[in-house]
Amino acid sequence: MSVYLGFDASTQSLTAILIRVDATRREVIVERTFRYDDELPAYGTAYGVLSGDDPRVVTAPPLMWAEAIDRMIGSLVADYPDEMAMLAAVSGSAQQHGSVYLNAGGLRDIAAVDPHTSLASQITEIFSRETSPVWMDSSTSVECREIADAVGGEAVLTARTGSGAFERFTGPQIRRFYKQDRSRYQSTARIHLVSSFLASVLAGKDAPIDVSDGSGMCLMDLATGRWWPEAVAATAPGLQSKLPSLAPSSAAVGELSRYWRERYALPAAKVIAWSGDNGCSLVGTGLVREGRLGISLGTSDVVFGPMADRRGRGYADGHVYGSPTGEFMGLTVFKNGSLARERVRDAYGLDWAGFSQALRSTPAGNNGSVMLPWFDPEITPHVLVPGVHRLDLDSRDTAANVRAVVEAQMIAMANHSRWMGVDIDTIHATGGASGNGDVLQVMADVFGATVCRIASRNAACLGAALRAWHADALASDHPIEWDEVTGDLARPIDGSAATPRAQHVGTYARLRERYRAFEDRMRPRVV
Ligand code: XUL
Repeated sequence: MSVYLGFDASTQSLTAILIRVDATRREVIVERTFRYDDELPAYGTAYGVLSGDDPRVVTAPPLMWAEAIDRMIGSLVADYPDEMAMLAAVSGSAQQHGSVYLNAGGLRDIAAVDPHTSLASQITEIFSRETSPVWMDSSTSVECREIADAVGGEAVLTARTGSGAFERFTGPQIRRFYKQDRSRYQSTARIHLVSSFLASVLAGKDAPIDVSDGSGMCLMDLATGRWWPEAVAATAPGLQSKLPSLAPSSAAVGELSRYWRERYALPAAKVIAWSGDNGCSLVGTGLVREGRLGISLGTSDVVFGPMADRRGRGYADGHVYGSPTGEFMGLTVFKNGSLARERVRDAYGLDWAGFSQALRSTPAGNNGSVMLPWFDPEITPHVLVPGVHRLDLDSRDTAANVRAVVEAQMIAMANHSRWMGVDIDTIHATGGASGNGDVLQVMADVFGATVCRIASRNAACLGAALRAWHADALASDHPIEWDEVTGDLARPIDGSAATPRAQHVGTYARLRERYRAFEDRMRPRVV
């Protein structure tokens, strides 16, 4: 029997899933979540991030993520000492795009942490930048244009890296830091992603960036999985030497460092490269073959799916990333996900039961009412100035506004994911809001597809634990197929969560058109 640990360092919380695997049985031992705001209030985050006067600037303290890992491991060892003592490998998932800046002594200090004192107190000095820009940041429009122009335009960038220049991508973020604070940029020895930083903390050494998370940086050649020199040069001087190496997602980085082994009496478990949350969600929803879509209803809402081949897709609205399975994945991201649902819930003084009741009490199609729920600057479509717009929708009508936000989210996802060219009849739903059957019914009716729920609400975290298993087997010369790895734990729950109702599919076909026209009208042309 082997035990594997997966983490998910997401925007608002850290989750861990411990799984047990033997010849006949695969099971989740425990799934546990810490919300940063509640567990580590001293960092002063709200919903896991720090924001100032400029709504476009969003950061988070990287020290908080490291401290959360330390606490989580401590709590798992306290409650599951026997299982943790059998740990074979650990991997993780992290919010994509966020970057962590280490000074020259940083890597040395990570390697030298003393098991007798807490991790966080020993690594406060390793950062050349105390806060990390995260995926919610949209402050780099100028840098996006500069990078795209320098490499020969958006089309060239997209063909090479799988995406155009987007504000949250790591390259434009690095460029902005370089322009704003040259001396701190120069004193930076290493720029990690959140994923590779946390893998480095576990292994006590410099971890590589895996090719799946690396494809969200605007710096990697997607075809070769190597840094693309033109993009690196266009981003900032001297950047190449500050970037870690790139590696396949299944790479073993090393073993748990002395800190973890001695402080918590853990074995020398393998540390497998961490990856981005979207790649890990693909594995955790069992989407290892093209033909179905996954939808994650989390802080952001994301439509994603595996792609055997990335050619021939006109991906204006989304991105093609590397997949941890070694192929590709398409995805389209909507920033106003659970934060928008929560804003509507709170604005009308509801709890989640009241929110569901409001959905049930209103007709599919909402009598033609439409909301554009851009509470925050939106990624898809590209909207930098936030604003909520209503068409034939009375802002005082609680139930209609609840339905409007959910319908808007589902319609936007359906309209903007057409480019992925996947002919779908089944969607695998994950993320916190996938537990809400009324929300999933709207999804089924809008997409005209059956929606299945995945057992774990946190597919990214489960995907990380499954990746640890897959990579451990590979490293031990007993490779296992992805179908087998995902077959039991990442399977949709028996019995569909929602099937499309024929009479509503037509209603939504019309509403999707009305939504598209309203969106076109309200979307700023010039930013
Ligand atoms: C993907 C993206 C978000 C974050 C959320 O491109 O920006 O899905 O990964 O953590």
